[in-house]
Amino acid sequence: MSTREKHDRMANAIRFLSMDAVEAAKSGHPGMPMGMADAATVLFGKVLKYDPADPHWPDRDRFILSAGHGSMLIYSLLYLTGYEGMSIEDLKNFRQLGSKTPGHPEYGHTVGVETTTGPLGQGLANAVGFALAERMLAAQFGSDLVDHHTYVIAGDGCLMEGISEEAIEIAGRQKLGKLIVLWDDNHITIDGPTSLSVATDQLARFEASGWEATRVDGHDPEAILAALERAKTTEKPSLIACRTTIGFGAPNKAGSNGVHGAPLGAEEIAATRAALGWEAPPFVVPTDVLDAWRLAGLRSRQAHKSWNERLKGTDHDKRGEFERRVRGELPSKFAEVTAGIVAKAQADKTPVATRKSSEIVLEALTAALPEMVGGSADLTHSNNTKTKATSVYVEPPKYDGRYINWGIREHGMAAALNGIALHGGFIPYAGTFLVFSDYCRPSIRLAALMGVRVVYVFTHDSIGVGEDGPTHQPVEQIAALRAIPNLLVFRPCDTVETAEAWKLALERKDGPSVLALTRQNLPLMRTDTNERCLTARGAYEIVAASDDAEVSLFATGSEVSLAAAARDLLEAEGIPTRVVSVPSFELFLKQPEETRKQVIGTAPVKVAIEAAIRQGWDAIVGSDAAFVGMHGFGASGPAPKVFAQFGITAENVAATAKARLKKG
Ligand SMILES: Cc1ncc(C[n+]2csc(CCOP(=O)(O)OP(=O)(O)O)c2C)c(N)n1
Repeated sequence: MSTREKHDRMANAIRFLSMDAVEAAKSGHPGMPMGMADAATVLFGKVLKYDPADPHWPDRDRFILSAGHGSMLIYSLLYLTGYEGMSIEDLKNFRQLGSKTPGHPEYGHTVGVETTTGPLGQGLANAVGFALAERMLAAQFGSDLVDHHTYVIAGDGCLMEGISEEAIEIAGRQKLGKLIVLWDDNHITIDGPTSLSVATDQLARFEASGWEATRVDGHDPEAILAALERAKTTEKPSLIACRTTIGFGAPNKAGSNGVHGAPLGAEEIAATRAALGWEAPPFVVPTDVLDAWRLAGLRSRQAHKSWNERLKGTDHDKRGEFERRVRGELPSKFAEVTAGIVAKAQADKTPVATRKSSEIVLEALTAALPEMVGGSADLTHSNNTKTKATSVYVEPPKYDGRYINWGIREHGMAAALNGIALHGGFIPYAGTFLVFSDYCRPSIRLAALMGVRVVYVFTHDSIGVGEDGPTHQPVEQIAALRAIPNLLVFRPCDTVETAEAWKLALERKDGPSVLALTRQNLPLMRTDTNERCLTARGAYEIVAASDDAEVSLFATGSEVSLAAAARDLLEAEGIPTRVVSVPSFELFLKQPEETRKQVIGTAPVKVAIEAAIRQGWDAIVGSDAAFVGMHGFGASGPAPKVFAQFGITAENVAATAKARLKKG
């Protein structure tokens, strides 16, 4: 068999597995895997460094299917190349409940899937994080242990999404030469030809951002291989536009939007079998083809062996540290470091903004944890995210810094953070204003869905922003973030709670965390010096009542000290009042019912106070409780005046409680 014939048969295996699986599921996207089968065959057959026997090999090349709707492409490849976690039965169960072959690739669910994709553009932006992490880890541990590429298959949709612009600009500035994007340049999206909605010269666009860009016939294996080989040698990231036909091989549907996201139908599949000369029935891969694919899966065995040898030969301490970093375990001195931070915070009673508290905490944490890599979307000195240990920028050619200047690209930043965390070896954190968490939201949602450890430092967390006004004053963002499953949202009230929040965010390996931090100074509230991490409970009594409480005040962040002042006013009038700090709704709602009841208490009047909307509070305090907070957008002016205008004052809290007591 000629080389070309062999290639065609290997590519056709992807095509038929994809179209037959979509047909069996009666839903899915056959067009993209059929169109990109040639490029994928060259990539997995000749270029990609991977070992199906060890899908987690740290120095494997990363492959990211940004066009996640074409999931059958990756599932076919995982089966064909011999990943243990992917059998022909799994392919037959495409899109079925509980199967390893869900509609879109899901990280943590299917072995060999590096990141969850489906929301277009996210995978491409994740890949920038992967490629950056590779450079940073190589800078820290050397190219003997870290030297791999990041390959992406992206579609027109990925390139149209705004996030792609942020991603390609970051990659261009960072000269991520080992990032290689294969663009499925098929001129088709769901609604029809791309000419309906784009007139962009994509090659020129990428080149303008510092990429190498080239175009090949996406059905010519030699041209694809040559382009990939060349891309591997460049100092710039590479775009390879693969001019393809969507649904390649289907005689009547190829090249049309009809093949993008619907089963081909029995007739067209039969016609495709005839056209491509494929006689095997559905889900049967002829032995010669399967053998060729399994051999391709063995290609990197030797490279893997040599890598293992190099790791074995690495200095004992360095090797231990590398393995710890890759496992994502915290250093053994972590508990000691965090205890020290809390003790220091309690000794220094100076009022500080929690963004400053976070900086103080970060100074110690980043000094102790070399895996922490910081950054900000151009608000470093507002977010207080840069420390002595992270003072050097991550930049080409050395990438030996620990702070990333993301530019004003919140969405691209948040997606790249996911990539850095997924790559392994790092715990990324980064900041912007809380109000702009909306710009990060799709990537935060994916971090939560994937369960990756990313920490967001969202400062300027309320109308306490003051003069910048309602465009910069978050009111609904905290509730919106609390709505995301598996995301921990912390709104600490002082340095101690901030330190505890950081500790909890870093200890958690299975999901992201938000720290919502103030711009304005706050007094130290946690003066009692016991060492328990009370933030871990989500809510706890921070100020007791002098007698059986008649009023319970519940507050977060900057409103905890305000609640304490209201308590003093009420106590002065003979009304026993307690204050409960609620740094994390999610952690509190996870507590046993008895604990929750105890914290909520039995006082007849409950008032929740938060300079944000009420949504979410009812689950804590009940819908019968009073609420002092925001009911609409904020206003521009000095913070104390803005708080007064919206009635978020100790006096109003006391008056609200008293009015409730009278009614009772
Ligand atoms: C953010 C986002 N918006 C919309 C969609 C729905 N969607 C899935 S595929 C697709 C068209 C993508 O076109 P293209 O990338 O050219 O893929 P192809 O038609 O080549 O398979 C759309 C709009 C999505 N998955 N993600």
